[in-house]
Amino acid sequence: MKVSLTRYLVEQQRAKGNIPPQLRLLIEVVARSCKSISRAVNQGALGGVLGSAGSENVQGEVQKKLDIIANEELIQANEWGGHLAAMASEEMDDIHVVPNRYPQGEYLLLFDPLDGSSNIDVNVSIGTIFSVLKKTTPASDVTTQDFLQAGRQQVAAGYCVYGPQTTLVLTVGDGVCMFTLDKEEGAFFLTQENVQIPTETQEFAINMSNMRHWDAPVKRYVNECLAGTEGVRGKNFNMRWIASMVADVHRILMRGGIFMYPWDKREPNKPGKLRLMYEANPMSWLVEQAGGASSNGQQAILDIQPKGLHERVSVILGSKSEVDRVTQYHLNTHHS
Ligand code: AHM
Ligand code: MG
Repeated sequence: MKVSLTRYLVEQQRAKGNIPPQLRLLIEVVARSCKSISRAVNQGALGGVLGSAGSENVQGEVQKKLDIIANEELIQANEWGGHLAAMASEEMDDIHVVPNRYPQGEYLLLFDPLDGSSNIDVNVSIGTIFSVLKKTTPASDVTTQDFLQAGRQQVAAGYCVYGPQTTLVLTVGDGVCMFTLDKEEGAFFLTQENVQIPTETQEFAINMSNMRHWDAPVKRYVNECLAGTEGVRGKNFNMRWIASMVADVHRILMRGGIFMYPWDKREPNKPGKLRLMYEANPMSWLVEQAGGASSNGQQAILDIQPKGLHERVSVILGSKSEVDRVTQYHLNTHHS
């Protein structure tokens, strides 16, 4: 018997009381948006959705048409339901407060509407990443400040990867489960529960072209992997880099591995490339919930107190023993 996303959420709430109706509504609306985005992605050139939109986002990155389509879809689908107070996105400078004509709820939704922008036009897996927080000051108007909560405060997080299959991956803090989109029925069905990342791995993911810019601990770790059976690790490693965080993290959830986008000397004043609040936090929570670990080299990413909506962070996540090793290499190194 196929279990739909709706049925799964209702039954979880009945059994564990961990998905109140407003949160269920939120997750279902996000899933519905992902379904629409999946359709637009699949249409590709036929839908006229490929290519650049000719604009830049707050990070100074060129926006693709699909970045904007996905962002609009998520905002329009989520603003009228009464479950949200405001939204924040990689593609918007400021928060989007639910307009006055709609009731305001207590949840805050953050998203990277289409992660892996450089892969859109070349037909490689991309995805939507989302994170849900709760407003802690119910009486006052919602501001950016309400969003600046550590990743541990998330009440739901997930992503949807648009690849050979469209897969929605979700946590509400009770493990990780996966749902696959049945395109004919137009619904997500449960395909995996209690996802567990293998603790040991022989696979790493990092953009090797940046090697000369890395810090010593990252160089040390990768060099040890490259040395294979002849080096201190005593085993051969394999490398994968899809350049869509969603697709790289999905592989790690399925078969283990380590993913790194560390600080590097190209832009020394930025802590990293990836964004804390709508990329690193949701992915870190999923990975921890699946028995893995996530760190910025100094501390667990989920413990970082954010200072800004678009704050960047160095990311090391995946199989626990490997992440612990890279973190240890960082802690052993004294910066000059
Ligand atoms: P995006 O949100 O603009 O798509 O950027 C984030 C992406 C990640 O998905 C991926 O891990 C990384 O950027 C790839 O970077 P690079 O092109 O340096 O390999
Ligand atoms: Mg992204």
